[in-house]
Amino acid sequence: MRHASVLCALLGMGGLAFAAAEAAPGRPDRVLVPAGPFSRGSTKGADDERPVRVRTLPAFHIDRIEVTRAMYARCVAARRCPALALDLAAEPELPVTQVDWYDARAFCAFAGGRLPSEDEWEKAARGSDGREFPWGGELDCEHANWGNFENEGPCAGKNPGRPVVAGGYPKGASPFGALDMAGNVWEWVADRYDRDPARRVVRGGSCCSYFVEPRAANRNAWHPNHRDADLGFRCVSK
Ligand SMILES: [Ca+2]
Repeated sequence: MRHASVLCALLGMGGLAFAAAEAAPGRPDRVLVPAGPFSRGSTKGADDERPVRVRTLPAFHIDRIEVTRAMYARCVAARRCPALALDLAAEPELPVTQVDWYDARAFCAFAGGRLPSEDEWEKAARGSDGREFPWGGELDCEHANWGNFENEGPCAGKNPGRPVVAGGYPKGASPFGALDMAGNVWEWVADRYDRDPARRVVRGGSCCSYFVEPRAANRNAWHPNHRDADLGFRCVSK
């Protein structure tokens, strides 16, 4: 009620600009990925991760956690993102899912950023020392929400087999402090998949697959209109 009366006062003062600003997201919580080289790709995964090569990127910032339902709801309220077939008010700190690539791109523009490139995403996930996972070299069920599909898989009984609150596995932080770069929900990136340019790349694995280990170099791809219960995204900016 107090909020409504303040808004009315603003509107009464011709404060439409203020009202619009009020609907914008707060300052995004992003971590710095410093400028410099990193090793992209791996010889331990599928053929599309090869060859291993060095890429050098300028500095950028990436969202510390996956975009949540609460964050996305602010974009819908501002009429900058389409509504989803998902109750955004229920469990608002879960990562938003059921977003297609266009929804993700629209949100990132709303939030003062853009979708990461594949290079940016992979560097943010694994740092510069060629590690396979954000935290280092060994995969287990404590560093990432992965490995349980309908109560089957190496983390069945340990991980819940569904997305959890974004940032819920702090032990799995990347060298730059980004969370859930392995697992929880797959993440759209900006790039087309070079082996099938009609599709866009998704990265990082998810809660609910165990046939794909959430290695930082792993690549998957979906048609940009694809939506799924374990597919979300995060954003980057300068
Ligand atoms: Ca993720």
